[in-house]
Amino acid sequence: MTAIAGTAAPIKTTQLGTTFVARLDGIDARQLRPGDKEAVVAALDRYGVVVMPGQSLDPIEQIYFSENFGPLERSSEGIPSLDQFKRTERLEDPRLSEITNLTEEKHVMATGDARRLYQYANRLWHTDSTFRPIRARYTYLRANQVPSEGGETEFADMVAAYEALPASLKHRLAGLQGVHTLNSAMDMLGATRADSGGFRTSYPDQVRPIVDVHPNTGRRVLCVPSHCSHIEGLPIPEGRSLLFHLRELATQREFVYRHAWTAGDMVIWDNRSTLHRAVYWEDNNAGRQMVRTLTQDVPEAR
Ligand SMILES: O=C(O)CCC(=O)C(=O)O
Repeated sequence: MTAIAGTAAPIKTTQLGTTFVARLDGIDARQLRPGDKEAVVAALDRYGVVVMPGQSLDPIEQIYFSENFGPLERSSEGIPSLDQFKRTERLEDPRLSEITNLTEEKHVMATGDARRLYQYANRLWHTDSTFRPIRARYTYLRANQVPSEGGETEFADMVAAYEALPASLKHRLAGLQGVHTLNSAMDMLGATRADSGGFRTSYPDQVRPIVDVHPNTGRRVLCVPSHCSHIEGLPIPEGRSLLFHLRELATQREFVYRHAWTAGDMVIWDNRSTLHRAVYWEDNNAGRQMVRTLTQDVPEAR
């Protein structure tokens, strides 16, 4: 356990995973003190994922907290079917997403309810919004209601995963560019609908390096989320099988931390250095409700 100096009460940092993930105690997200934001960013640079338990803030306060770190993404933008749902949701503000299998009346959504398909996409290893022109830098997920079994979130360390690759594979990856689209994950799930554009986006494919450099730390990171459909310049099957191989290597247990949620936990992750996915739970029987905000990865917010 270490204490970060420079704020009124010391912030306690406790590493939770083998190579990454820290719990931060001593910060109230509703009332940041001078130095708190910098401490969160420093912890994200070092640990990739930060767990802040006992944060009793409402969705609007979550927006205020998240806005300290840069402009927020409007999640339904560019996804016509999601935009259509958004208009019927409890949390109408486009800066908020409700990650839930519960209806407005707090009943479990019917099997086949189209809104649930987005939750199933979250069960594939991914990093947020690489299919958008501006990807997400940080995600803030706060739990309101969690099932008694399952429904954890897993994170994988893309710094450690890259470092562990054999030298010959690192050499092969140099300069390769991945092609990202939401459609890749939705096709994998068979999530198609005839109306409202189905689960397609209005964004063109986004091209991003397979091996990137984290701007704050200078460390190399692997970028192989499920939204990465193929590799530019390689035949589709060759690129796709390379991506499957990399994703499998990068998500071996030694690189993975599983977060078991308690209501009130806020978990923040750096999408540039991690992958994540939601773990199975009995979603036809048990409710789970989380509120999510995202900081956009725009240069001026660095
Ligand atoms: O529901 C979860 O545990 C993960 C949510 C997620 O994958 C996301 O918000 O991108």
